[in-house]
Amino acid sequence: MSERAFVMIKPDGVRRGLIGEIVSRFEKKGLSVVKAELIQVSEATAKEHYGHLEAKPFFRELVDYITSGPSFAMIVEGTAAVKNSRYLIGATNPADAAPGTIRGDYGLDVSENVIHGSDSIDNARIEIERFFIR
Ligand code: RTP
Repeated sequence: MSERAFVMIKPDGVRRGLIGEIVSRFEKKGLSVVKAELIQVSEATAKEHYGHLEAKPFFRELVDYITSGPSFAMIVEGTAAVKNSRYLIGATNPADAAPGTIRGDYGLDVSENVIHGSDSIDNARIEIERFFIR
């Protein structure tokens, strides 16, 4: 069934010039990028987005990272877009991500792991609203 996922190339991915390469992977898979924008994530939005990690020792570092420069936010649409995006992206820690996945091919460090993808249809809806509608 066709659905929408929220995907965001994080500041390290943008800085390293990976936007074109990453967008191309989604397109080759057969998913459509139906909206995209280079955005600056604010401190408030970062804290909301990563609210579930507030108690973690790396929370401050995570907020500093995601606000450290522009991110490339996308709405990706197609069959099982949430699940398929997560497969393309790979495991959270690039050290555990399979070769051929975005994090497996372009990441080294769990704290700077190149890209975010929503983990459920409900969260995709919330994140699209968080990053695009306000
Ligand atoms: P994301 O939301 O970015 O797609 O990541 P995820 O669901 O795969 O992972 P989550 O546990 O929600 O973590 C969110 C982001 O926090 C950073 N992180 N750093 N230093 C660390 O141990 C650590 N653990 C997680 C990563 O940027 C991760 O994507």
